[in-house]
Formats: sequence, C-alpha cells, structure tokens
Amino acid sequence: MPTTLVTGGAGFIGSHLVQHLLFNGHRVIVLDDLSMGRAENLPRSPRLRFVYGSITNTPLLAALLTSERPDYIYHLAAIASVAHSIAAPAACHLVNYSAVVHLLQLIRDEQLPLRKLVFASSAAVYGSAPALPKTEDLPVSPESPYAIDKYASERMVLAFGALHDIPTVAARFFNVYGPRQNPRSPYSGVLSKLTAALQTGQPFTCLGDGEQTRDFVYVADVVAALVRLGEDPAVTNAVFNVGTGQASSLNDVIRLLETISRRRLRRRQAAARPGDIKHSRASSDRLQALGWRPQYALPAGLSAYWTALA
Ligand code: NAD
Ligand code: UD2
Repeated sequence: MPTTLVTGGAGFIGSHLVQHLLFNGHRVIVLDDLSMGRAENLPRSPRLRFVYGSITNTPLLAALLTSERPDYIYHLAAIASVAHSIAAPAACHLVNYSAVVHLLQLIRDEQLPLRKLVFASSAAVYGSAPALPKTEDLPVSPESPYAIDKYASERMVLAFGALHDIPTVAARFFNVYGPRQNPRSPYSGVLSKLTAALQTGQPFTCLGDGEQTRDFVYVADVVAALVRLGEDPAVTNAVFNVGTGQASSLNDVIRLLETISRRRLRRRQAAARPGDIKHSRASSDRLQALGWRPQYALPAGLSAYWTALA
C-alpha cells in the first residue's frame, strides 16, 4: 500500500486529491495548518492520518518524513492569494518558497525512496503577456510575490531533483473550480463567488465587462492530472500546465450557471481590477500527450458543481 503525503490536504484541491487517493488504496498523511482548509473537508478513513501543523515547522516535517517515509508527496500547501502576498510578502515567502526548500533538503537528507514529488504551481507565473495559448516553454513573467515564489519554487524543485536524483514534477494550475472552494476572501475564485451569490440571492459584482476569459478547469480533472503526473514514472523533471485548453468568458459562465440553477443572478457592475488579465488559456498538449483528457467541459463541470452544492 503506497504512503502519500499531501500538504495542504484539508484545502479545496487537496481534499479532493485525498479522497481520490484513499479510494485508490493509498495510506494518506495530510499536513495542514487549517489557515484556509477545514478538517471537515477530509473524509473519514482508517488509512488517513491528519497532522495539524505548518509546513514551515521544519522539525515537525522532519519527524513526519522520518516516521512515515512516504512514497509520494503532493505539495499543495501555500498561501494561495495574490493579494495576501502583496500585503505580506515576507510571511508568504516563508510558506510559499522557504518551506519548499526545507522540504527538498529533508527529502535528500532522509534519503527517502520517493517515487515522486509533485509541486502545485500556478498559471500566475505567465503574468500578463498576451500570447495565447500559454505553452510551458513561453517566457514567464511573474508579477506578484505569489507568482515569484511559485516560479522560484518550481525551479528549485526541478533543479534540486535533478541534482539529487529525486523524481519531481511541477503542475501549473489554471482557474480551478468545484465544491469546497472557499468563497469568503475577496480574492477567492470567481466561480465560488458566483455560486454563493446564486445560492444566497446576494448580488455578484462583475469586475469589468464580463468579456474577460479564463481556462476554467474542474477540480476532478485537476486531481486526475495530479495523479497521472505523480504515478507515471516516465514523468520527471518537467513542468505541465493543468487547464482544459478552452477559454470561456465570465458572461458565458454566468449564462450557463443561470440555466443550470434555474435562478437569476443579481448582477452589479464595477471597474475591472487594476492589472486584471483579459484573456488566459492553457495549452494542455503536454498533459494530453500523457493520455489525460479533461472529462468535464464547462457545462458538465458547472452542473456537477451546482449539484454538489445542493
Ligand atoms: P486552499 O487555500 O484551499 O488550499 C491550501 C491549503 O494549504 C489550505 O488547506 C491551507 O490551510 C493550507 N496551508 C496554507 N498555509 C499552510 C502552512 N503554512 N502549513 C500547512 N498548510 C498550510 O487553495 P487551493 O485552491 O486548494 O490551492 C492548492 C494549491 O494550488 C496551492 O498551492 C495554490 O497556490 C495552487 N493553485 C490553486 C489554483 C486555484 O485555481 N485554486 C490556481 C493555481 C494554483
Ligand atoms: C487567478 C488566480 C490568482 C492568480 C491569477 C494570475 C484564482 C482564484 N486566482 O486569478 O491567484 O494566480 O490567476 O493570473 O485561481 N471577478 C469578478 N468578480 C469577482 C471576482 C472575480 O468579476 O467577485 C473577475 C476577475 O476580475 C477576473 C475573473 O473574474 O477577471 C477571474 O477572477 P479570479 O480571481 O477567479 O481568477 P484570476 O484569473 O483573476
């Protein structure tokens, strides 16, 4: 039975990954400080061990790695907010970069027989350059402390892996959506805000004309991508976009959600966010070459999301 450590496993994407791994027979260790995640997000299972703590607590991390000697590590824990990283760059850097370096050093020093370290990166590394679709070999342009830390971590993970023969991979997520995404922060994913507005009848504020486009990828497809990247031994020392390859405008999303929910959105208009990217779309060719295909086109993903919320 493989043992798998998921940092940030009580969060949005992490909790779906944990559920999938348990279903597929893994023993799963979750390390999460519950700063954004929730213990209730985690399924109950005798094969799940939840460790409450921070990835910046190096002695805790060392003890965990020594005692559990995981076969796989999915490193998802991060302060996943661009706004927070701008407000508190030093504190975010400790979580979003320094902890990654400590993790790598511990993996080497403990001589873990690791089958894969999967690092959760972000499409934010591409910045606001207009080229579309975003292919992995485009020049990056990280424009916030969050994006800079993600890019630096990616490079460190891949370079350190190559230096010490540790199999690694970095996954650049595009706009992930689905159940358990927390709508509370002003910078939460737009889909969590839209569904919350439809559920409560509260107004949704559209920032800009709604014609901005994003590559919205359903969380189950992200989990399938992560597991494929984690468990394919031929995949190592590489970066992969995780997106569908299709872009949809906010206006399209709103129309679809209104149809699916049979509710009418109360919509307010406000100015676009300063520096907002107008269009974003992944090239997912590299991931698709491994046999991964998105199973949820936007209407199917939005339906699954809305049904799960009911
Ligand atoms: P999330 O906030 O729901 O999950 C992150 C988890 O990490 C949370 O459970 C949080 O409590 C935990 N965490 C934060 N700081 C920690 C610390 N110091 N120690 C231990 N745990 C800590 O966010 P998510 O959307 O599930 O994101 C998962 C990963 O994917 C993150 O690395 C994020 O940067 C990346 N990502 C997400 C998206 C997206 O669209 N959701 C896009 C690009 C990248
Ligand atoms: C995503 C990431 C962000 C960063 C960025 C880099 C998420 C949740 N955010 O931001 O962390 O990596 O990409 O490019 O994955 N909007 C509204 N009303 C709202 C909220 C949002 O109109 O209440 C708009 C927003 O202005 C944007 C679009 O919806 O044009 C998508 O917003 P988002 O925050 O979900 O995602 P994005 O791509 O801006």
